[in-house]
Amino acid sequence: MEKPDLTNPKNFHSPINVSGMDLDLLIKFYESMSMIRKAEDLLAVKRRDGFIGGPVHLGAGQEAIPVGVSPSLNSSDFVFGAHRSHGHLLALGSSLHKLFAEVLGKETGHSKGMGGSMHLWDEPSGFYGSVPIMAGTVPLAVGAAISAKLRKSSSIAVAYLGDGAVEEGIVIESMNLAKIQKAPILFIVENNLFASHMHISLRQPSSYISRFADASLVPSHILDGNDVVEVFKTARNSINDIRSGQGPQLIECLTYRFYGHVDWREDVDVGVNRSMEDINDWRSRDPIKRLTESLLEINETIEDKLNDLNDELNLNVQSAWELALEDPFPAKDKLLEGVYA
Ligand SMILES: Cc1ncc(C[n+]2csc(CCOP(=O)(O)OP(=O)(O)O)c2C)c(N)n1
Ligand SMILES: [Mg+2]
Repeated sequence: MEKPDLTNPKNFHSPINVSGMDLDLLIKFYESMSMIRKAEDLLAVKRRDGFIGGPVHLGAGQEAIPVGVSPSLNSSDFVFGAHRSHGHLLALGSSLHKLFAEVLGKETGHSKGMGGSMHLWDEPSGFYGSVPIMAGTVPLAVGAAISAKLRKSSSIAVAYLGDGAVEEGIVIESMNLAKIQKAPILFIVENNLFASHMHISLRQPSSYISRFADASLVPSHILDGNDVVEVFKTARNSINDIRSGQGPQLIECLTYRFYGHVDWREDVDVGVNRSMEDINDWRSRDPIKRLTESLLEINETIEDKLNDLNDELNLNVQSAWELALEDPFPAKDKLLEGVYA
């Protein structure tokens, strides 16, 4: 069957289909996506204004993916991210204050202020790390999955990776090992069509990358990554299968990041095949906007509730930032603590 071209920003439906979904869960999706968006929009401004010393890789526009996946996970699962992982972490319910503190290099941060935006770790939430080395966490996630299986636990692993990361050979090896070991792992590819500044059409013979899973006979699904309900339903089914011992699966989510590769800029001047027109088209496919339209369609009186929620989130994000700003930096003698040599 011919697939709809999900790489075309104009190819989508709004409002999204929410029939049969619980209203409270939809509001939770709205709240979680909005919180992540507000946190990242604030980070963009603070980085631009010189408050943050290191780079921040922002995933604004991609929130529906971790927000759709996370409700089917629990804190004994093993979730791995990469360099663009604020959303992966926050969607698990992790502390916003600790994320801000880490980005600011404060000792109260997730990695005691030693890692910044790309080195996040929060074991209580089930988040076992993000690193800047493309695909570096993918074999670690397979290892965590094999370990869970050997221990006969019901935990699974999740590896979030980008379309660019799939171009690393280790991903092919990881999928193969996962399949042959029937490892309980879900690979989630966030195909935002770019690796750094280069469009996928300049790197690959097809814009869909789940075909890489075919080589290892890993079942795969391709979906609109800006439709939180579609992500939720597909991830829930895959996770149920994986927990019941059926081996790995891969979900490819087509999406787009509103910011450029790093920090607050849009990168239309350095991005190869990236234009303001595309960004605006993708903004009309915004996952938060589409869910909002659905919510208003099923319940007109919900607008007030959403407004109140937005006010509350603005306050929470602002106060988490202010708290982190006031936190201390680590003492100088702590600099080499935790360095493995
Ligand atoms: C092994 C390695 N090679 C190159 C880089 C430089 N680099 C950082 S991010 C990136 C592209 C990542 O693209 P993708 O996986 O699609 O993630 P996205 O940034 O789109 O979220 C590259 C090439 C790196 N960090 N690690
Ligand atoms: Mg990408």
